[in-house]
Amino acid sequence: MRSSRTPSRACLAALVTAVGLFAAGTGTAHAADTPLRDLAAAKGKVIGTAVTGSKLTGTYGDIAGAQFSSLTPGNAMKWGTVEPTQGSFNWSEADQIVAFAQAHNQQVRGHTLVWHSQNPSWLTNGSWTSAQLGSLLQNHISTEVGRYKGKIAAWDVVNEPFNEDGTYRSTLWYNGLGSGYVASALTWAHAADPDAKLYINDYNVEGVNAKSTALYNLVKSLKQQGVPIDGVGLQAHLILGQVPATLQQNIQRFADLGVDVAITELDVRMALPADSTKLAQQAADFKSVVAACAAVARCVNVTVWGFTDSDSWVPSTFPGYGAATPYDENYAPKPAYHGIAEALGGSTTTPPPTGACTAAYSVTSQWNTGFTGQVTISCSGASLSSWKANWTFGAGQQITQAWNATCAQSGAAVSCANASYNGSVPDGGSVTFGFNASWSGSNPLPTVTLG
Ligand code: 9MR
Repeated sequence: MRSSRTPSRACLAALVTAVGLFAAGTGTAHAADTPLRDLAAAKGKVIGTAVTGSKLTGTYGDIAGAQFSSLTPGNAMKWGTVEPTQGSFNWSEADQIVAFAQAHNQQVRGHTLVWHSQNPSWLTNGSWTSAQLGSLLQNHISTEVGRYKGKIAAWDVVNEPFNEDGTYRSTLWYNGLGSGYVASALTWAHAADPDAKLYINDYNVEGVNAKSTALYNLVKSLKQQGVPIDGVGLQAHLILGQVPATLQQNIQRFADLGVDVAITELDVRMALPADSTKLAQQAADFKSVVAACAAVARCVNVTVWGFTDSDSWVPSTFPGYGAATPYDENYAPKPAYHGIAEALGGSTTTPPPTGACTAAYSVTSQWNTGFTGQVTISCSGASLSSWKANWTFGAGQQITQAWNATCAQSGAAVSCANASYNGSVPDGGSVTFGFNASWSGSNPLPTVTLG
């Protein structure tokens, strides 16, 4: 063999190991973490989540019960759910959530009594006089609030009454009853449960703007008239990197009016796919929202709108967006979870992964114009269900063929994804794929990362 065709021993044996992706997802947060509800309690705050009743078992139920001190039924208490046919009621999911909360020493935020959306069709399709509409609404509020009297810490009595410019939204209620429907609804709710805190809840009112100022002026005027109003809910359906700079100032101005404030529906959506940069920004966003609430004594509750990405309204409403909650779809806590914990005084470091999967690159043979390489992905204390091995060639090498993976090269950047049959790498196991490539001049070994 001519020496030019003979790979050196060193080259053949060379291995570059790059620490790749951690994959230590377990169902719950790191064992040493203090539950969010305990961190919140130490700061005099309540931390909540919206829930779906049918999911409150298994890991979902374990996390909902262990981490949160308040539950909001995501849909179970809306008029369309509880009275799908006039006079015929379905309280099953609402009852289930209230019972779960009581069993786990949690508050319940009732959501929501007066809204323009998710109403039963018999109501929205009916043609009602103003008097009929008023008595339908009074009856609905008395029935629902009365049923759960003493069991609901706070009600979102009126949901989303304003347009973005601060004018009243044109709804069944506003059009039929005038702006006085807000005061009437609060008064009827108070009569049915004098101990429940009564809120007006809206979105895009987190910062100081025209809409939040309209809400501010309404609350001020209701207070002056002696209408029972105890709080405002700032929903906080936010976009990555866009926490309003005036959030804390806005919370404070409501508190200064003499009402409580709750962050009622917090989520932070991002363009998919998520990556580590976006997840770090999301952690910072969750942290700053929770910190703004923690900084104001009358901000009493932060509730996330679903705690897991598998139970979020975002992907179906904003196609291409998601990953908006603090837990991933497999119930592993995301950086956002730790962002919340940090704002509540918890651990300031993300716990290290308990295991790792790594990628090792080697050249198994080399000749004057080409070489054969392989990459072995090994897991220890972690596992993968799919993988991508990425590297950058340093000297113009070009992949010509790959096996046991699908490789794409763009310039010097190579990305190889698992084949349909070898995406799974179990704890303690490994997967190898190979490729042929061209080279000239030199053939330095790249560092492979998993992603
Ligand atoms: O999370 C709720 C989702 O399951 C429903 O499909 C949706 C219908 O509008 O309502 C969602 O919750 C909303 C909440 O009740 C009020 N604020 C906006 C929320 C997201 O749409």
